[in-house]
Amino acid sequence: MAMQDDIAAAARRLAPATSVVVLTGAGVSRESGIPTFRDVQTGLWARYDPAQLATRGGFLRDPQLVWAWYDYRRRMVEAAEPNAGHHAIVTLARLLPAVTVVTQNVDGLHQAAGSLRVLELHGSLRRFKCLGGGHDGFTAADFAGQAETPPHCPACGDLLRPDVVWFGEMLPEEVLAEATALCGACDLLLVVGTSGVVYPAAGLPGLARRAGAYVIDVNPQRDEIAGDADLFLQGPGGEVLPALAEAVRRTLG
Ligand code: BJW
Repeated sequence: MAMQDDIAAAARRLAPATSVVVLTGAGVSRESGIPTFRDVQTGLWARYDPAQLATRGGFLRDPQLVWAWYDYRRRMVEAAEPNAGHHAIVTLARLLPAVTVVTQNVDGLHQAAGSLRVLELHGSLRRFKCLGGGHDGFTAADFAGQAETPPHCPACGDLLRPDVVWFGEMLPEEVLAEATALCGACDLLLVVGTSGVVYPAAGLPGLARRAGAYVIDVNPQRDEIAGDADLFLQGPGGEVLPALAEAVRRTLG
């Protein structure tokens, strides 16, 4: 795990920060038992084809297959618990004046841990919208009585789909605008558990750094983001983040 000196250096940067953004990716949920996408042996894309499962075209070709895959993943995240990394981010938000979580994750585990300010860049596995996009905000309870898969939109009868952002789709405009503004104005960006290859989220660390923020990257592997970071804390989020939150608490006295 990251050296104690690096944790202390990160805490000295975090303690006086008045605006902090925590940008998370799939790695932060790894210790909750949720697979990442690109880890070589265990990532979802090692076993499944993203073009078939995470695109609108894939859904149109085989709606039942895509629905079943997302249904399986939704059940997995609903059964999962936030881990020590999610909880440490909540602790940081209690210690510091303004902490916003900007997540690429669709699992809802930051909110389950108690994070209050969470921007979901890629939507949520727990929400649904109609294929036409005119009706959204549905939960599984809204189609519990329907036997067909995919079920139909209670408002317009169109097919329902998960309210996640597939490749080639725009991110939710207001969420992306708010995340971009926050990253462009924060004192410190703490990046946790992302490979930094999917845009536009992958551009946020570079944007923050160019705007003068101090960028810290937490990851067991030295991924793309590490090059944009001022400090790299090597290790799993579930170990590094609690150590970091404790060091911030000590620094603040
Ligand atoms: C740990 C750990 C532990 C392990 N602790 N860490 C500009 C340049 C190039 C391409 C593009 C561009 N702009 C747009 C594109 C195209 C595309 C894109 O970026 N493609 C790249 C792959 C090349 N982007 C899009 O299509 C986006 N839309 C868009 O930009 O619209 C405008 C537009 C459209 C068309 C053309 C041009 C512009 C939409 C992107 C949607 C991404 N969707 C997914 C699926 C969501 C639904 C679902 O869950 O099924 O989002 S893909 C998947 O990747 C998911 C993730 O949120 C996302 C990022 O992955 P993440 O979180 O980084 O996970 P991994 O697995 O990659 O990394 C895990 C990390 O954790 C690793 O580093 C591990 O080491 C680490 N780790 N254990 C901490 N314990």
